[in-house]
Amino acid sequence: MFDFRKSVVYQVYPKSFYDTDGDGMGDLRGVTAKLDYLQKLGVDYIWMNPFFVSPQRDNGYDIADYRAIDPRFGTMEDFEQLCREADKRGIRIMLDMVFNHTSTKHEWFQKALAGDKEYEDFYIWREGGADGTPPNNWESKFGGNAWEYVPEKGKWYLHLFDRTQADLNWENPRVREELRDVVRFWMDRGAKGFRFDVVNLISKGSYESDYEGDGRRFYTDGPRVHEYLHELSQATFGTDAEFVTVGEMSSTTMENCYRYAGADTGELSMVFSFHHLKVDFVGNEKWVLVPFDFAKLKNILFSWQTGMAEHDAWNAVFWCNHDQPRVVSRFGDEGEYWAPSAKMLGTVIHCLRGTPYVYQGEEIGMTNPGFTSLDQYRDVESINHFHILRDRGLHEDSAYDILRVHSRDNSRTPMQWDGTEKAGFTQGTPWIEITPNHTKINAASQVDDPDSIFAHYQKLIALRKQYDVIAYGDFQPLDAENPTILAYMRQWKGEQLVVINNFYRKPAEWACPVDLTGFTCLLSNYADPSIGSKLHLRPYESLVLYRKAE
Ligand code: TEU
Repeated sequence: MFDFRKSVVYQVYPKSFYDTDGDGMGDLRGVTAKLDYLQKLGVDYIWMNPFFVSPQRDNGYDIADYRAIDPRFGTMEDFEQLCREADKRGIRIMLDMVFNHTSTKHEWFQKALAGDKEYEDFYIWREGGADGTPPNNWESKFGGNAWEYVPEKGKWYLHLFDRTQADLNWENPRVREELRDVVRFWMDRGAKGFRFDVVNLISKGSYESDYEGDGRRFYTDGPRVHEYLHELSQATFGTDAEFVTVGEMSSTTMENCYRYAGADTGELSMVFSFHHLKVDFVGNEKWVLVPFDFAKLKNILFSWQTGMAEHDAWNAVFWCNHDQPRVVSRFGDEGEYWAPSAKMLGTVIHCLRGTPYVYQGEEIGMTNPGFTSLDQYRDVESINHFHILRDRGLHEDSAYDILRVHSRDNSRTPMQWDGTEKAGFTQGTPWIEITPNHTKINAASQVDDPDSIFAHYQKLIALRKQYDVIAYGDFQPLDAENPTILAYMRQWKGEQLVVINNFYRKPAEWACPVDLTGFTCLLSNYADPSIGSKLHLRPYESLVLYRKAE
């Protein structure tokens, strides 16, 4: 029976997944062509990043037509074929709905620009100061002020992201009705789930200036956001228990997530939150270089695990997506302990309470590409911030050092299918460079190797289906203060799962606070795991231990 708590989602970034027509960009047929690979991995859902008509200023998050597929990705027939072929393999397709904003090339915005009052009210317009200053001091997430002036109108429109991504006015009931229609349109064509982009930013509240910060406190988890989500859900997917939905929640609070993803609140199935991935930032500032704060990482992961469980709300659990650097480069080891650290990181996520997400290439341990010049970057946020860092007086080399660690392009390089020149991704010129280590790190060398990272992910996915404790168990941190080990216990109807991870290269001795008598090892990243009252954990060693009461 369908149960999203037993499911695993695989994220496909279509542009970088597999190119079947030689234009250097992945396409829908490319996803269909690789379904056997995904079936072999064992995933239940594929979340696909947007492939709708778009000028691609922000790689498809700037949508110009919600109902049409961008020809560079394929046709509606290709999409329907993908859904059918996926269905044959027990896989469902989730689509990415970008409802906070549209591209300024969208027909609605174009009509607004042309003076159509009805469509003007689809967006957020304000007058600025007499001296030419914008309506308030809110900052765009991609750098600079969040308002753009349109001289013909004498007004400014709001864009929390790029200036070509105009924020929609959800206060307008017509906007909400249009967006509900878009959801129905894709439900009718075979989509079985949705990911909603930055959906906790849709209710803006007031438009005051914020002299303390960038303005996010006014529009994040805004006053009508729960009402809007409830309305959308009840009018569309909420009536179909087979549907799975996930909201991307930017800078959210746990209290709001109890409602967004509560078992009976009628909003969404689950939420992405990002606090655990800001542990290598300084406050909210991402464009800095600091080592990750392990104590903070654990504290955040653990408090979300216990808090959401206590309130019967559901997490999406993940390290990677198309906006994040590669996790093995970030929290693991790209060198000698590449494979054990990649497996350990996978284990941490997949044994948590929540639905795990695997981002393409994570299952084979793909790394950051190590770009060294600006012309290798494609991402608008990275390019903007490079210039912002330079304008602040930072040396070019230091700006590159920061981009190499934090750029969103780290995860957007082509999927490494094999060790040939173009990594088996394309016959043409890839739209973004392929990481040179594809000769060593690639799917072809791992799919049939029982010791590979791929095989480890396969086992993790299978364990969730086999053991109810992984899907349904409670969550208890173990030795939470330990400076190098991340360990926890899950319990469910007489089943116990103890998950122990040495997060570092340095070996560690550890006395588990749980008596491990009678436990067996379900999974490890070393060939000869041993269980005892005192554990000798090797570099990045990871153990999944299990016991069922008689
Ligand atoms: O991202 C929202 C978002 O705020 C971030 O994850 C963003 O990439 C980060 O703050 C930058 O530091 C979503 C999409 O995942 C992202 O790709 C889009 O660019 C963005 O929304 C706009 O639609």
